Amino acid sequence: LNREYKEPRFFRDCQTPKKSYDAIIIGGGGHGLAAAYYLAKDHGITNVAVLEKGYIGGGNTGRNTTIVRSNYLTPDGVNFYDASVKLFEGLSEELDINLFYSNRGHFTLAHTESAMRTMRWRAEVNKHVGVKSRVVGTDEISKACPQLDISCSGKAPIQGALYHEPGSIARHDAVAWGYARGADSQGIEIFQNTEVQSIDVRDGKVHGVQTNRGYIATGKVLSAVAGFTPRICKMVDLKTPIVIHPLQACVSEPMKPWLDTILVSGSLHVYVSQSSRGELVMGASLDPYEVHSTRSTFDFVEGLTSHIVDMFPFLSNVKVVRQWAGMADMTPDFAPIMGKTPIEGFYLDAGWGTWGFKATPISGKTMAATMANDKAHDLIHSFRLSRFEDYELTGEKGAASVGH
Ligand code: FAD
Ligand code: PYC
Repeated sequence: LNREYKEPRFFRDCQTPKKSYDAIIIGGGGHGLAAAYYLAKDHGITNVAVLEKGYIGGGNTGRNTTIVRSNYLTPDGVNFYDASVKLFEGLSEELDINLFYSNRGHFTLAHTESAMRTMRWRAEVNKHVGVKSRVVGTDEISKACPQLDISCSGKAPIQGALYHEPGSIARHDAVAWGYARGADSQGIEIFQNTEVQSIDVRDGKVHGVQTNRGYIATGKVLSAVAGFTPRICKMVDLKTPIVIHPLQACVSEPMKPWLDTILVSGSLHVYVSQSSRGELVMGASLDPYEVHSTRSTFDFVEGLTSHIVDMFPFLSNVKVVRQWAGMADMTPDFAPIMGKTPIEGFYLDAGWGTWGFKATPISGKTMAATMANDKAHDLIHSFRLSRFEDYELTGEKGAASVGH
């Protein structure tokens, strides 16, 4: 080890926060770091600190199953996620880091006639907005994945699927590191092990934050804390309809590459892809109970693997080597909550539930614009908090990856 070496490998090790910043971002996940990066890059705002209570990417960013897609159900949702897919496609080059972004194609399998109807609906909305999705029959599914038992061991025969060509996977932690390095190199300061404990709101306006390392003055605070959102909102006395449910996932031992596509089965409540290092990355539906915990369960892995074996009987002797959980911040309409809030200077990027990794680039870009201009970016109008009061929900439940 060369102890004389002073340059940071990825980003500076900032030691002591300054007394004040133009903006504070709470949460060093992909979303907070992307917002920091675009504040600097798009708006020249660099007197910004990102405060992360643990380590960057240690929240849901480092726990997700990395599926990127834009085959949503509402035109506003499709447009928003499509803008994110487009940013993802050039991101390794822009951030100068290998994100292992791998375009695989994404099949949402339909096992019933009612599921086929939803696939047709999504395909039509997607095509209307210019996104490549279409309904396919079992012949095309078998061609793309000959190992799949189309009858699912006779338990839930597949009738067809929604095929979404742009569907991809990426290396999740590299997304956080890439944005962190990009923000840091433009002057933004990132503090790990730094927890926001309260927010100083007076006369309906943000004045600063209290952290475990002292008070920091600021007029703008972005909360990008996913599963911790209810705790941060309590600090500013803001009500949201968000509830926290665990979402679990696991990986198998590595295998030679055999699964080229991403497969999702809403009826069997499972999804699977093969990562660049050969592991099968698998997940299921949300846990049905509300709890603030990242504990994983045997019940989950037992249920999930039995359905994976229904789809791929030859996997019965393959071992699961790791399992974990994240805290999903769920909204009633399965769409995020983004933008300004009734508290002046307090911005919210939340409600990312089971679907927020794919949105990392575009949420960062649109939240940065919203903070810089103190005006919600056009792309996020449908995701405003006030939609729950106005009864103008953005229903995306039918496009969630697995059954809920
Ligand atoms: P996080 O990455 O959770 O970052 C929030 C950060 O805030 C954390 O690091 C936390 O420590 C920090 N923090 C919290 N409170 C404080 C505080 N008081 N002070 C300072 N810091 C604080 N999405 C997809 O698009 N595709 C998928 O395939 C997919 N799969 C998923 C699978 C699983 C198992 C899970 C759990 C989620 C999945 N998601 C998926 C959803 C996705 O992971 C999240 O929506 C997304 O990562 C949220 O990113 P974030 O940056 O907002 O939050
Ligand atoms: O949003 O595609 C998705 C997804 C897959 C697994 C969890 N979320």
